[in-house]
Amino acid sequence: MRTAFLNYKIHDILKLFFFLMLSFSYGQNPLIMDQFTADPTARVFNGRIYVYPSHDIIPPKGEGRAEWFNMADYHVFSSDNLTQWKDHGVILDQKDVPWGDSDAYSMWAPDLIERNGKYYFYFPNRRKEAADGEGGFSIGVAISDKPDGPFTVHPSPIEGVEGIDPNVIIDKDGQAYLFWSQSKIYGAKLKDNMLELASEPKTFVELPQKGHMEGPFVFQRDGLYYMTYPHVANKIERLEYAVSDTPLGLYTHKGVIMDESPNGTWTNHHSITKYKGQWYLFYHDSELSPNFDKNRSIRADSLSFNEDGTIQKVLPTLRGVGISSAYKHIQLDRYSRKSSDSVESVYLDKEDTFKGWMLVFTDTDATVRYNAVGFGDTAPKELLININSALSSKTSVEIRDAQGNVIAKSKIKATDGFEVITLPVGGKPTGIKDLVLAIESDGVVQVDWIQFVK
Ligand code: FUB
Repeated sequence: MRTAFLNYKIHDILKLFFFLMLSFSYGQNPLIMDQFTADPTARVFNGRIYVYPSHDIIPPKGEGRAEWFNMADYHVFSSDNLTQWKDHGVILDQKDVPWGDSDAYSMWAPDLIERNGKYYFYFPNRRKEAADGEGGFSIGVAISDKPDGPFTVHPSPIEGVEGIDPNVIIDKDGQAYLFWSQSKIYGAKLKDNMLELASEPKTFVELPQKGHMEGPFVFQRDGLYYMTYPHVANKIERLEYAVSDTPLGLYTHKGVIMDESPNGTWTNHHSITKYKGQWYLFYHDSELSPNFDKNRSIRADSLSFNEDGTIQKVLPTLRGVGISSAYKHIQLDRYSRKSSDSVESVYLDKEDTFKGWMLVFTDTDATVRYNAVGFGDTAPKELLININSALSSKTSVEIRDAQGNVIAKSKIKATDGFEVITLPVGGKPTGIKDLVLAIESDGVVQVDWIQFVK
């Protein structure tokens, strides 16, 4: 067996072990890489962003519903930088809902809102007495003193509401509103106790009347109410929006926020929130489950408004949001841009998609660009690259910034499968840099991640 421990010393191995222990986070899309997640509602409390998603699972054999959504519980995730997500664990399980069918695996898209120091978690679930098949959903409330629980479930669901996908807002005057869906979108006032309707439910006749609609998410900006929702205008869902001067309409339809999933995922479900001065769209796709679109994964991309208040269409990216630390694994396969089709992002292991992706360079001179890497004040001394150059006898690796300043450049020998190679860093990158990886080779080269070392 060929050995190729290039530039590799014992202290490098120890250093690598140390960094692997710390390198648990991903700033890229999808946001969560150790479980399926869907229907993300993002909310900001005390400087942290919390995401309340559904939790798609493959149910135990003989349980749940085949070829359908299966969700037994909810987790909540939070972050203060959009790149490191803390999983706070299970905040509610189907077994904890007194009025729910505890074997229905139907804990669908939730929402959470704070009022007077209490956190109200709204969730759909199938009622105990619901007949087999679709429908039979009510909306329940669980209450906590903290955004991450523990939550206590209110003993009964909200009376007068039949449907899924709750969304709650509190208006400037303190009036709360509940929106939900059942093929169409509905809305009503909520009493101050946040547990009961204070008005008759209404539908929105001014919204598209043809094609399934669900997942309403209403937010306020500059005096306007934005009603945003997934809508099957063609064959699968896309995200659309309408605006109004009042929470319950009339709304004026404005356009599309995000087109249909490029890989054909039937649902999309989203939320829109401002965090540290920037608006973000949280949504989902099924890239960790390419053959079954009911096992989804949450994503985030930046969202911008035009001067007239209209929303610029969001293109889904691999790169996602946030500043990736130079000193943790930078998954270049979640690139911002690539130079040509001779470099692709492919699964590391098709049988276990949670392992993520790698870059495969099939031709010489291909580059990928990865934006927003944070170096801090001190420049790194070394670069680790997890690379497989076994099929190339001449390989050269260059990392430069977007202005063309070389940060690290080295020839490497053919490796023995994937190896972590240490390269000297010549440039002095500090602050935030957009990085470009250029590979020259005479054969196929695979790259999994890079990481700088101080
Ligand atoms: O996650 C189950 C359902 O799929 C949600 O409630 C819908 O919005 C759609 O995303």
